[in-house]
Amino acid sequence: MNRTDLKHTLALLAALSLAPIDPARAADTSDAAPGAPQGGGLPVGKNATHDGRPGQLMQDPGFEACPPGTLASTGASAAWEVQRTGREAIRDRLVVACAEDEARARSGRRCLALSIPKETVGFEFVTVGQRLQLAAGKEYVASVWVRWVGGPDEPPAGASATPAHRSAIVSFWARHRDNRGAFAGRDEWLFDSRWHKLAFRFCETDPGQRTFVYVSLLPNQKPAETTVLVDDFELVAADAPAETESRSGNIVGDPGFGAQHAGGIASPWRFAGRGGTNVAANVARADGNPRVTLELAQGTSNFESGQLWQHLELRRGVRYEIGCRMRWDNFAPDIPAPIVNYGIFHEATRTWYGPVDQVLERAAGWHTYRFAHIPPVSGRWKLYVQLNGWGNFGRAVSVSFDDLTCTPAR
Ligand SMILES: [Ca+2]
Repeated sequence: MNRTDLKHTLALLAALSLAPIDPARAADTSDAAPGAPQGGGLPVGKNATHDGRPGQLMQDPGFEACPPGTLASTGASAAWEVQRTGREAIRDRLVVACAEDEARARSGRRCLALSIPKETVGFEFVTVGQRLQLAAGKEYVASVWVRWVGGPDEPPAGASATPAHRSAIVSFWARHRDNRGAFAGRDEWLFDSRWHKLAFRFCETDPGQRTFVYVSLLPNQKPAETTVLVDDFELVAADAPAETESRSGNIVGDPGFGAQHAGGIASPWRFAGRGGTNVAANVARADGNPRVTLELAQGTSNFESGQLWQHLELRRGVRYEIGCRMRWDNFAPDIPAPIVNYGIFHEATRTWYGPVDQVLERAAGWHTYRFAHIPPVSGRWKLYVQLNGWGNFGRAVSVSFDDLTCTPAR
């Protein structure tokens, strides 16, 4: 796997492990169709949803112009880009195929089928998407319909994102800078065989480049042969007038951790470990300068994480410049740099924004990591940094943090 593949993979996996274990996500059926269309797909007019809604930016969103059969890798289909990530031996079995079957399609006659075999491991998955040049000052809604073919009719009681429950894991993200920059989106666990509409909103923070909007099918924690159908993959733009932001300067509370003391993280900061107790948050005052250190113990499992965060009130359409100084405390020149999950999360829509997987600079000193965020929704947001077992390869990792900033652009 080349460097670009690896980074992409780590992004997905980091995002996956970042996602809170939230069974409610699976029970949220507000956008779920009552079941697979029986014998004929949804009734659509000749020129209706086959081409998507007016103002919709994806080419061939309903896959009606896609040639039936397996899509070759990148660039082979006029509209859709396919990526197969994993070992050479398994890439041929990471399949994106256009199915011509009205009984399977959600709209029209065709849909895509994404498939991965049982033999996948954590870093193997298949992706389909499009790269689009987007505009500043607009708000975008990405949406796609997905259906896990092998799932039960109804989600099992208490279904959750753990190996104890069968599921199909779909990643739905936009990534700026031609698939190299900051993210917006989330992962979804499917627990039943109904069609589900996934959607998230984002603003273009980085105009003048292309943003890759994509769906990936990831292996479960207990890998199984999995097929997910995809149809009606749309991106809609709307004008998004900015709300008034009267504040100026840094709006992060206790940005330099002056209010923190040994013995526990205090308001406005909070810390929580998930999945275990292998990640600790410590306050240090070396040289009189307080900072918070997150320490991940050696051998921490993929299912554990520890997160330091505070809530911020942000206004829709306003550009915020966000920064944080980080230091790889146990730097060693001969091992891979740690990955810090870093970004801003909207709890109400369960959507992540920002670098998400920040691979630290290969250096012993402090470095400032920055990103821009333009909220598509006003209200409460969670600014966070997090260490995950997943993506840090079982090594002990210590990273210190200081001087978090979130500043409305003037
Ligand atoms: Ca279709």
